[in-house]
Parts: sequence; structure tokens; C-alpha cells
Amino acid sequence: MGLDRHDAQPSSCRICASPVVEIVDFGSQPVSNGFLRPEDAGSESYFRLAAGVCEGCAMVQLLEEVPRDTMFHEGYPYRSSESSVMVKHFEQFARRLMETELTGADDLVVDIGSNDGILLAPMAEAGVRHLGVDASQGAVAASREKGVRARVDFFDEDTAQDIARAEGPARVIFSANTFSHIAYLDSVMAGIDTLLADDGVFVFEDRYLGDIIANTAFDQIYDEHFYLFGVHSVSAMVRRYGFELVDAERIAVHGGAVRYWVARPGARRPTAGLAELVAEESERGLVDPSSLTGFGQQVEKVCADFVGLLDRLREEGRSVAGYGATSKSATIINYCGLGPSYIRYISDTTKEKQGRLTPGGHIPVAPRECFSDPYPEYAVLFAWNHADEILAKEKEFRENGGRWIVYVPEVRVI
Ligand code: DWN
Ligand code: SAH
Repeated sequence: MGLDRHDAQPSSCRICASPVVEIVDFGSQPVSNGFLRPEDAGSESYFRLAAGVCEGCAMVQLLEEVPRDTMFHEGYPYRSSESSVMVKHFEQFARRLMETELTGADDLVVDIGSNDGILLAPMAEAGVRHLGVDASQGAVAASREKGVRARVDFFDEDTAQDIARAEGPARVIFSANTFSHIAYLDSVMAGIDTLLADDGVFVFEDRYLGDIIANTAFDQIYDEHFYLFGVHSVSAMVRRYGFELVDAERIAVHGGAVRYWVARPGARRPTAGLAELVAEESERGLVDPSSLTGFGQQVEKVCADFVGLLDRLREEGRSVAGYGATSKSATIINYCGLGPSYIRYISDTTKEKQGRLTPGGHIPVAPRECFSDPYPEYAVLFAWNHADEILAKEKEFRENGGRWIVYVPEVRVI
């Protein structure tokens, strides 16, 4: 452990080509969703996981890009609907879009990163013209079972032209926890320009840089999260590609996120809420690269406390399991050098992950039934962003004397 210091060549911003100042370096890390069969252990691809902030546009971004088809492919295991809270979150937003933006009989909505149809399923049910676009065949198959129209593809300029030819302009283009996963935003934004109706809106939501920094939620830094968006950096980015940020809403999902509303210049009036968030970011120093250079020290303290606790529990012979085989857990498990000798298994409800080993740390992923048969003494809550949902669902664990270990914003036993 100990943040690696690389004397790598200074990086330049993927968006504006200005110099990028490194803020954290986790060294060599595996692909975060590379849950592998036991027989494949050892044949994993690694990359340098480091993040920096652009001196020109304040965009926080990875310093090394993992090829998109290494991360997203037929077997991509993440399924959005494993969280009932997220199902409700997207159902509510789908209704809001249907009431406010998709009021025309033939209005089209396109969802980039549609996964298992978590947003489009209610729209399909309501008869709204829609199209999902997702790079992972398995996820698309799950969405089609819900009656969602979706295509297996990476959204970029070429895909957008194909969709525009076949479907016509989109009134709404939506994307959740995907836009920040795409390094080639120039091509994606050119695609948005091709596909979006003149008075249409591009709405996307992603975890928020402000919350990641405030809560030392460093495990949100991993291969899929190429960008960590802030309001200021998103506003500069969309302007560069000929659009205007007109609203930004803080939303309480995934540990803190922001929903961004983007339109063609002059098409919609920027809201007061947007101006407030921009001002708040400036006051918090989120726009100033020098304010982020201390993040690495915060990370080191959390990791030292986390490993210290797990070392003590292991010496005492305590039983420790994990809960939620999240993508983000790859960063903390591998950066802290954890494996089955610390965490016996990780419980997860996702069929596609069960029976597999976590990338790098090779901790077995077990079905939820194992968690209460018998309960471990301690459970590391890797899915901390779903804490309310999980602690309510698993209240019997605590009632039986079990204790949760959390590490965001700091290491605690609850
Ligand atoms: O940004 C991303 C988000 C949207 O989803 C993607 N890059 C990939 C993925 O990230 P993640 O894996 O960190 O997401 P979650 O939603 O924090 O993953 C939760 C995991 O925990 C899933 O594997 C499902 C599992 N789970 C469970 O076993 N029991 C979740 C809940 C709510 C539960 O009760
Ligand atoms: N929107 C869902 C899923 C987010 S996970 C949610 O918020 O829960 C990210 C998804 O984006 C994955 O299903 C992945 O396959 C998909 N993806 C990644 N890059 C993509 C691209 N360029 N075009 C379309 N889908 C992409």
C-alpha cells in the first residue's frame, strides 16, 4: 500500500488538451468488472489507475484509458435493477420525463447505457417511442425481456447517424452513469448533435465530484469512471461541443450525484439552481486544481485505518465477509492488498457475478443465501451507496450481533 508516485510523462486533458495535474495514483489495477471464473484466475488485464485534474477546464479524469471493449462486452455483469431503490429512482424520473418532455404522441427518447432497461421499461409500458443503446449484449437481453427496444452498440457519432436515419430526431436523449464512462466525448457529443431535436434536451446523471472529494469516496475512481464530473467542468465541456448547460440537480443516489440538463444554445433559460451549484463549487475550491492535491493523503488515511481494522479482526480470528460485489470495490480491495484471508466471500444478488472471483483480489462472490447461513461476525459494506436499502433489508444481521464495517467517509464499525 502507499500511493505510488509515478514520474510518468505529464498528461494532457482528453477534452481541452491542457496539462493535467495528478491527484491520486492507485498503481496497477485490474478491470473492475472482470469477475472471473476460478479456472481463469491469473489471466487478467491490468492498467495504471491514476486520476488528475485539468488545469484548463477543471475536468477530473483518468490518466490511462482502458479500451472500451475490454470493459463493456457481452458478459458485462452489472445489472442496474438489483437495487429496488434505483428501480424506484428511475421509475420516478421516467414519469417526470413523460409528463414534461415527452408529451408529443411520437416523441422519441434514447437512453445511452440503457443496461437492463431500468429507465425505459416504464416508458415502454406507457407506449412511449424509445430506444436503448448499450454495449453489453447480456444487459440488452435483460431489457428486451421487459419489452424494451434496444440495440447492442457503443453510442458514438456513427451510431447516432444510424439511429437518426432509422428513427428521426430524439426529443430526449438520456444517460445515467454512462456518459462519464466514455473517454471519447467529442464523438459522443457530435452524435448528440446529430440525433437531438432542435428543441430537445440531453439529460444525464453521474456521481458528483463534490461528494467524492468530501467523503473520500476514492473507490468511485476505477476504469469505467473515466471522468469525475463537476458542474463547472461539465459546463465547460458541453460549451466546447456547441451546447449549453441549462440546469443541474443534486440527487441522492450512488453516494451523491448530479443530473445535468443540456440544450442547444439559447433554446432554454439556465436555471437559478445551476448558478447556485456553480457558485458553491467555486466557494468549495472544486474548480481550483491545487485544492484537490490533498485528496491523496485523505485516501491513505482511510486505507491505513481499513487495513488496520481488518488485520486486528484477522488476528482475533473473527469471521469477516463482504456485502455487494461492486465495481468500485475493486479499487479498495486491490489497492489495500485484500483477499480471502481477510474477507472470506462477498454476498451479491447478481446471478452473473455469483460463483466468480473478484478481479485481482480473487475473493469468491456468493449468493445472498450464504450471508445468513450462518451470519459472519462482520460484513464490509462494499455497496455503501445503497446503505439505507441494505441495512433495512438486513436488519436481522445486526439483531443477531453482526456488525457492519463501512469506510466512507471514514472507517467505522456500526
Ligand atoms: O457507475 C456504475 C454504477 C451505476 O453501477 C457502473 N460503472 C457500474 C456499477 O457500479 P457498482 O457495481 O459500484 O454499482 P452498485 O449499484 O453500487 O453495485 C451494487 C452491487 O451490490 C451489485 O452487484 C448488486 C449488489 N447488491 C446486493 O447484492 N444486494 C445490491 C443491493 C442493493 C443489494 O441489496
Ligand atoms: N444506466 C444504467 C447503467 C449504468 S452502467 C444505470 O445508471 O444503472 C454503464 C452502462 O453503460 C453499461 O451497461 C455499459 O455496457 C454501457 N456503456 C458503456 N459505454 C457505452 C457506450 N459508449 N454506449 C452505450 N452504452 C455504453
